[in-house]
Amino acid sequence: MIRLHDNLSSGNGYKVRLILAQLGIPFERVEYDIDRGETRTPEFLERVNPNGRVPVLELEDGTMLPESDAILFYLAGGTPFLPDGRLERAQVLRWKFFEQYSHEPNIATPRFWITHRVEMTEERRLSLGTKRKLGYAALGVMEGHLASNDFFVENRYSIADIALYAYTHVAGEGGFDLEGFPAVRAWLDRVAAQPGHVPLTRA
Ligand SMILES: N[C@@H](CCC(=O)N[C@@H](CS)C(=O)NCC(=O)O)C(=O)O
Repeated sequence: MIRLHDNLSSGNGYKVRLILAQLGIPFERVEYDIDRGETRTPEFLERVNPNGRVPVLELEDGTMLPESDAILFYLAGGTPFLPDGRLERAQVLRWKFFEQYSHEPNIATPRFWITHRVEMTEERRLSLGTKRKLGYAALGVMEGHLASNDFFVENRYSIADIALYAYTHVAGEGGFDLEGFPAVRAWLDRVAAQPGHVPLTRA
């Protein structure tokens, strides 16, 4: 059976838990306390992920696959969650790269600082303002796309939506107000209504 190295509060881990649930794939879960540095031990760095982070999908042959969006891409291959066309697949990757570069670092990090009660050093306080500005800019890009599209690629639910849903639906926990983003809010409802949808905290 495949095994997910995970942390239950993690939106990146949730992306993987969500697609596994929607594909009906059974899996074991190994929980790490990221507040106590359990993904930074020499054993974890050597055996699981030299980058010291979860999620990591451990395949049945022992191969370790880190990076949530790479895991989504792997699991979605040959399923309706990943389109077949060359351009459509590139569009999926486009939104996943957008999520990792413009969205997640600005929207997920403040949520992590708040919900994990991370000490707000001067450096963090200073970068919070920039993250707010860039996070709202990313939400603006999503709003523009969703104003005329039901989903991110080909107007149907795919791993592009899963990647972006994970931290958008809990953006409020990081102090982001989605009031001014009606198309994003309507899309959140559409994603939550997909068959087999599970909430973030389900193990
Ligand atoms: N780009 C990675 C980011 C993974 C990541 O930031 N994981 C966090 C939890 S959401 C983590 O493991 N933090 C523990 C640490 O950095 O020590 C992905 O998408 O999987």
